[in-house]
Amino acid sequence: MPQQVTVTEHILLHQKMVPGATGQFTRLFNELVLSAKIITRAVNKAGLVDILGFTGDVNVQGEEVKKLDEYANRILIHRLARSGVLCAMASEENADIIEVPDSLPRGDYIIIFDPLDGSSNIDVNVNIGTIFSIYKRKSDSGGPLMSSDVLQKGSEQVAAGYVLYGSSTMLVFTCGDGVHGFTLDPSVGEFLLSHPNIRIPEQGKIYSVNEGYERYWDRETKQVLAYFKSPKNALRKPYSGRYIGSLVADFHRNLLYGGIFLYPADLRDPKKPSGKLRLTCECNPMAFIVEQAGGMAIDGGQRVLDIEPDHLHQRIPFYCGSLNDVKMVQDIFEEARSGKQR
Ligand code: AFP
Repeated sequence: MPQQVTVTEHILLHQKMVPGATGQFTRLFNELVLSAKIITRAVNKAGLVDILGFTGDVNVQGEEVKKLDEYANRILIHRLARSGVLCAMASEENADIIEVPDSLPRGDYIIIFDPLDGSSNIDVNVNIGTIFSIYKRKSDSGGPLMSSDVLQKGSEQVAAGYVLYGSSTMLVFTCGDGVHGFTLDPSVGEFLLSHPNIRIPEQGKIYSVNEGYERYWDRETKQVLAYFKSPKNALRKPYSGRYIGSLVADFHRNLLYGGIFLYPADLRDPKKPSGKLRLTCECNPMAFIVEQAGGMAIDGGQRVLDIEPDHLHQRIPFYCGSLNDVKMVQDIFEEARSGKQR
């Protein structure tokens, strides 16, 4: 470990540097950290206690709900509501905005989260994660909350991050001043700074995509993949293909090693013409992190952080990672739009 700085110390230092900071953000973050520890405890006991498998319910996405998904969602809603600084929450698992009960104090922050991303990997002991995105309301405090307070562009995020439940538990986040990674030391129960100021390599060597769906992709995405697999690309050799199927895990590996994650538009399911990933709880937080680390995220047409969300569970095509790799994707899409052929 380079330094033994805890995540709480780090956030308090950040608070000191923000003029007029009230400590509200620090309280919210403390509840997130506690939730991550509680979820880690459950993940580590999976297989020993009755937490694997399905609950029997179907969520707003039409997917069967796993017990651990439901547990993580419950922990986050319960803990975060008690931070006293939120006016609303939204979860990938809930159809609507979750209001903070009248009985609890409220503040101006809004948090959107995916409680347990990669749930199809839960029962087979493969990495899963929690993703979060934090905003401040735009309308006046105390007045009625507007849908525009929750549906802000990703560029308005105050902070974003993820918790990766892997060979160790890691918390990686940005408050807009770089990306920092903390590893949970179970012997002291603290997240310690292990990866200060993470920078994604400008040139990647890995592509991550569910290639089984290639036949359903648009022409541009097929061209992109042909580029990454060609010995005539920037690397002068084919990239390595790596796909875990948990966005957090695929993203984290690419962040550290360099690479690109793709979840393209998919013509297979007419209900999901824009692919599978959700703008507000998956793409925006990852886009904020990758940009802060020196990378890039686009939907094939525009910068992800510039997209005006039109509803909470909106899906977008997602291309995210090392600068040179995502720029290449952008060039291919732009050439296709202008009618040029490669
Ligand atoms: P689940 O939580 O339903 O497993 O979905 C995970 C996810 O949203 C994201 O983490 C993965 O990158 C992506 O879906 C995997 O989707 P495919 O199974 O279609 O490749």
